[in-house]
Amino acid sequence: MSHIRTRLAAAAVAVLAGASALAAAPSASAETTVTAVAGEQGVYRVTGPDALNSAWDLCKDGQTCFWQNANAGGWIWVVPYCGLNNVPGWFNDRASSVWNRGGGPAEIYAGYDRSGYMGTVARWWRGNLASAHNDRLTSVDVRCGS
Ligand SMILES: [Ca+2]
Repeated sequence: MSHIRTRLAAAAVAVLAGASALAAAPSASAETTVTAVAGEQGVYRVTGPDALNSAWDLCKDGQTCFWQNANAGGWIWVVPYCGLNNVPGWFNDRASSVWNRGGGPAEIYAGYDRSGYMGTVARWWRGNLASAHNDRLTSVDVRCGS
């Protein structure tokens, strides 16, 4: 878990570094920030010009990531562990896109503790959740090693 946090922190630094480079250009003034949300394990608030779209690169190899909005937009939840994870409170029923770069397929559920199975996100798949699954994710089981 700690390495996941470290890796995302490194990603945040990279994003900030990129923003700094952009800031050197005359027309760029905004920057993207990634901030851990207190009390919500694995949830990061993303703000700035890239926050609404295409923040796929915040998800690193080995991680399973969900975003608040379609197309990797909005806040991100990096699933902290292999196996069962209940979605942290703020993120509950908000996930709209996913990139599964984790250790195995990710089963997604509409209820806590693997209740209300909705489907399985294949390893390496990324994209928007089906409309029937949009804003319904409450628990996920990342089946690492399978
Ligand atoms: Ca959403």
